[in-house]
Amino acid sequence: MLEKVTERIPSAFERAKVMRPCSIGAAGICCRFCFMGPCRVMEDREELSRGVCGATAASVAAKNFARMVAAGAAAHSDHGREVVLLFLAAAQGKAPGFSVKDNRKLRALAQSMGIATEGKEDEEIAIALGERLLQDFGQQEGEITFIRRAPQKRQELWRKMGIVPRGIDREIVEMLHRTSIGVDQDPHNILLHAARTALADGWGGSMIATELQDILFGTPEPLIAKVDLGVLKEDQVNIIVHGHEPLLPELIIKVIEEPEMLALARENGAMGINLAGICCTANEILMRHGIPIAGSFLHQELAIMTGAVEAMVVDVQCVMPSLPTVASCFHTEIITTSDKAKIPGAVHISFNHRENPEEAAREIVRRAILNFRNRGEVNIPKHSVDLVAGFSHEAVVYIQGGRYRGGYRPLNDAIIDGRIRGVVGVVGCNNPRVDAWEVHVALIKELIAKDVLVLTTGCGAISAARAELLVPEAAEIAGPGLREVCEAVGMPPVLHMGACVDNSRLLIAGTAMVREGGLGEDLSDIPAAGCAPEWMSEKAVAIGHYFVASGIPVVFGVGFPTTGSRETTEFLFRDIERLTKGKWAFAREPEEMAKILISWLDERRKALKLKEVK
Ligand code: BF8
Repeated sequence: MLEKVTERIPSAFERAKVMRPCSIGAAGICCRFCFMGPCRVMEDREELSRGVCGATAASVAAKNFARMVAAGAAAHSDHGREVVLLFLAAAQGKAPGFSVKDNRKLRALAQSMGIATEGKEDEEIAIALGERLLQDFGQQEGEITFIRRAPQKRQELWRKMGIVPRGIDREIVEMLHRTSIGVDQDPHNILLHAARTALADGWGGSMIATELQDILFGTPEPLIAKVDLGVLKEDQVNIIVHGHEPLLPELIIKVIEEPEMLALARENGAMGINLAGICCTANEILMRHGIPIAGSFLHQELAIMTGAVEAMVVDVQCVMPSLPTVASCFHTEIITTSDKAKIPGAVHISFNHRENPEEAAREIVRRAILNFRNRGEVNIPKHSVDLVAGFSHEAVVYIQGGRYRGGYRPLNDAIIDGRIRGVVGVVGCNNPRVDAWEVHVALIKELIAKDVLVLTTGCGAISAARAELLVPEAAEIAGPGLREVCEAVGMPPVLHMGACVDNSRLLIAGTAMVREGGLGEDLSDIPAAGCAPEWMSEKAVAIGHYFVASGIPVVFGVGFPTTGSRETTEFLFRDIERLTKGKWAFAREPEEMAKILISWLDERRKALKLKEVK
């Protein structure tokens, strides 16, 4: 696609060549918190070592990092808020088209939070659960609800450190306050509040989004689907849903099956209506319905360049502002649907779950069908491959022993006896600054070859899927121990756990491993780590920091956003470990990332006195 079209129509790949990153900004030492600057604060140059207000590079780098955490946490949590509001409206019968799908999970979750379920209707339980979780956003004192799902030891550590989130919105607002001119100047204090803010994301907003979406739309179970641009169909109306909140896409899935829509498609010369996803919306509807994935973050412009997309329907996050420009060279309509996110040049059809949401979905599908006749030249790459997705925490429990004997015992035993070295979450974005997609693939191949079970989400999962790493056959390139386990269970060596908010599933899986026994008492004991090899979004920084605050070390690729300050970087790479027992690292090449991750897993194995893995 790139060779064929991007000479005519610039893409992110072309723009990345022209727009070189600013080295001061990339190192985190550009201070834009007031207008006496912007100041470039440089540790090594005496005359530039402080900003006009006297800020040091260490505090500027910490503040920039902390603001990335706050923005990332805000994005995930605002998504979580939309989900709770819809969840409550659905339970009250005020959201046409939506109702509880997984009442087993509803009851289990409610019971775990002390909400009475016996003799109660699902709707009544859902209202109690939704109201409790909605409070977590605006709560001023106390602790957010899901903190109590973490291992006991971890909760105690957080309480001792004073970083248990009180309320999701409160921590994010306080982070913005602390980082404004003349407030918190102590880099360590700033980074610890960033940890509290990140925890409000991982164990708050993101976890709320994941759990309530499962109850409302169904908890994912393993399924087979297809991935890559080849999923677009030449003879059908192609609708791509892109962004993050799966609320409207859940309705579009139903609407494209309506006989009137199919008839309208045929009247307009198409053989049917084909729905595909991009970015995390893709992961959401893949996990629950097996809807094919057209691609990840860097595919959004390329999908339009096929000339085969009648409508690209977007909501929030990771939607490139370039889309209407690219679409103007084709017949594709870009349709924005969230009142929070409009793009000049796009058509806006507002989606609101209370105001006739099904009609909005129908209008979108109708527009796409009518646009089929406007197609010009079509150029769909032939490539698409199979993948297996749907590994929610509940599905992982199930595949390890069925409904009655399910649990994490087989996985823990495989780690204890050294068939599996440990578990690494390879997550996050694609980035045109590096060898896009390939860094993920090289890293994952290296890890599975060394008997590391890989859990993946977000665009990382899509990268792995395109390289055929999400099928059981990929076990052929795994190390002998991991291969044996995968063959016994019939699972791939890389498990797709969902969208970026579903990194909360990794926290739950890790906690389940601790509870199962034999691997220590805290998340900081189990041989587990995280990596975002091609990150670009602030959301990745929030995720990484809640992993680190939860005791799980994290490697970033591409670049690290605090390197302009030795003090701040050393705190994140070394000193924070004394506090949270997690830490950050940076590596440029996938081999180097794998080396660091494996050394961390081996250190933890050694501390647990587990067998050495060659
Ligand atoms: O939230 S991995 S590019 S799509 S930020 Fe965005 Fe990054 Fe993709 Fe999903 Ni996550």
